[in-house]
Amino acid sequence: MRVSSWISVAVITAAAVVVLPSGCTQDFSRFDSDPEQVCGATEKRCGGGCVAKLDVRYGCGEGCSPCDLANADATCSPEGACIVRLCESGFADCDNDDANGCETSLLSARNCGACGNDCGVAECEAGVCGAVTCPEGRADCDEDASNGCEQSIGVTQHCGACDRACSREHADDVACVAGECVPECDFGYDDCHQPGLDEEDDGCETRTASDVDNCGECGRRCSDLRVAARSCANRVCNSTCTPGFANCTRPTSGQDDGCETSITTTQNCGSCGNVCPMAFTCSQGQCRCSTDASCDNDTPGSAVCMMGRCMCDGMLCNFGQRCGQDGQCG
Ligand SMILES: [Ca+2]
Ligand SMILES: [Ca+2]
Ligand SMILES: [Ca+2]
Ligand SMILES: [Ca+2]
Repeated sequence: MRVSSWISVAVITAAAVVVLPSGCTQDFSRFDSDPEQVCGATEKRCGGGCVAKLDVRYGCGEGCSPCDLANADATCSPEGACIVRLCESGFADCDNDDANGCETSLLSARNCGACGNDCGVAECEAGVCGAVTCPEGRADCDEDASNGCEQSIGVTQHCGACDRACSREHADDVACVAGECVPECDFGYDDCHQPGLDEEDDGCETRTASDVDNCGECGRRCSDLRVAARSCANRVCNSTCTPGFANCTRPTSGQDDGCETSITTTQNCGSCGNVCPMAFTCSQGQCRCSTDASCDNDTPGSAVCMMGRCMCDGMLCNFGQRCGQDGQCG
């Protein structure tokens, strides 16, 4: 019985050894550094256990070093290479070479915000090409920073600004001088208005021959003084007047004087320069005699004043006439 008793214990012990592995399966052995452990077809041994072959934490092919791509979040290609999955903000894989990761900074002037976006002479500001700063007389007209300030803006087609061509409106010729259009105007026209750099040029836009606000020259305004209607002709203000006044002096330069002359005086009676004889009065636009004596200009016959007009030997004169030494109206 003693012997059978030993056998019985041995059988029980042997049974326990067989049972234990079958209950714990492979998971247990993963964390047990069992050199004999065989990993699956898609696995490899790293750090004493089995890991997926395509796991960036252990590299993507043979070996166990993690993927390490510059400025990039990596993933594994089906072929087992570490490749760029996503670039870090501010970087890009411009050369399409996964091995060097996202090698290009997008804050650089040659790759500003995107691969190949060349700012030329401009600065790259937070991934955007800044405005091109051009020297005087030149501009970045094609908005291509890479060729810089390619256009001269001192020429008549681009005078002072990219899209600003000098107008030949009423002009024989035109020049661009220091960014300003300078036309040679046709006779009767002038360049009184110079539009801003963002406006279309208008050449010799003003007809100074007949413009009441630019009569004879730019800015020379026909006066309103006692004027019924302003008018400019042949570069002179010839405005019509309110009653009792006339436009006797017509300056061709300097300030206009409007209807400067009263025509109710004996110096300008009814019209410019109509001077009344001595002792005549000016009334209702006519020089009128006042007494018989005012009609007598050493006349041999009779000289009388009748209703403002002289009568010489019975002959009625025009307003403003006297009886002369020949006895006639004159
Ligand atoms: Ca790259
Ligand atoms: Ca340009
Ligand atoms: Ca003009
Ligand atoms: Ca005048």
